Amino acid sequence: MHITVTFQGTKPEPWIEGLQAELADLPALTIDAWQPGAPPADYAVVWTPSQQFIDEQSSLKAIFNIGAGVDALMALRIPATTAVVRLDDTGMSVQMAEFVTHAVIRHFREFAEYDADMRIAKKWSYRKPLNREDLPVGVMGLGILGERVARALKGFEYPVRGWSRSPKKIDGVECFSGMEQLDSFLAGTRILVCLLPLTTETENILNRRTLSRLLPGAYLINVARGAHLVEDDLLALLKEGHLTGAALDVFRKEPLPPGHPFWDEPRITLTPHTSARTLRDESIRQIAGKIRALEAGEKVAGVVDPAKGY
Ligand code: OXD
Repeated sequence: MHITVTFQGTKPEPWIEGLQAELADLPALTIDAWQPGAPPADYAVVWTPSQQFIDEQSSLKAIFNIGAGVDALMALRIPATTAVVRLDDTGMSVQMAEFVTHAVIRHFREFAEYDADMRIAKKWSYRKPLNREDLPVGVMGLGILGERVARALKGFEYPVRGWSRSPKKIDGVECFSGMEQLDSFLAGTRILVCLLPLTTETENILNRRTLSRLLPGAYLINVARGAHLVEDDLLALLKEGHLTGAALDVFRKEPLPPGHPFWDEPRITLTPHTSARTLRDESIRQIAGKIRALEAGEKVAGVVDPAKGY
């Protein structure tokens, strides 16, 4: 069996070694880092591969994506005979729940303001506690990550709403679905969390029209993809006061370019696409398990539906 690995921005060697160790018992196993012109492989482990890679490796049984989002892969022409397989959680959903819960709590408990009072103004002052009921949190995207986030927020007794493409049921979460229910979902949301997959339908979904529908004084948390957000619309709505702030982990261009207006906007909290990191050892174990299952003719979880794009 031949497994090829191609990543942008990540070293392939530890993945190759890890996969070798997990699959050592397989006969005639070759695992290598892809080079243009390399012989065809059976499986690929990738992050943002090139179209050249896909064109040259046209007989792959499956491509394993080492990140949560498969939008970069969906933008390529991939043969219908090659399955694209997402990581199935592998420790990402707990990180995402931590990250989003932290962002919501930081906003709700006004920790940035306390920090400024204590550190900058050197002032010991109390703020009137806000009422949880006044800050309903709406989670867009109720996949593995979104559902975990919604449940975590529920654990802190925030009113939680969810919106997804197809109807979902989550205990204690008011669920909305489809474009026809998007406005009702937004109209009752004050903290909006975007965890949608990036598809042609969801690109630019966070725009002046949708963000204006949120309750006044809304706060945006985007941990999905930069291309969900029309950046100028966010800046305008902050200026107009309809939005009070945002926590952004993802950007249209990453790394965020020098001179970008977000760097100097104090109401936007910035992090460098770090909300839920790929945990290598868990991911390697999962990919190796899925390769064994596919070789045994079994079905595996996380196969992407190209028609949906996730
Ligand atoms: C992603 C990731 O898909 O970081 O964004 O895993």
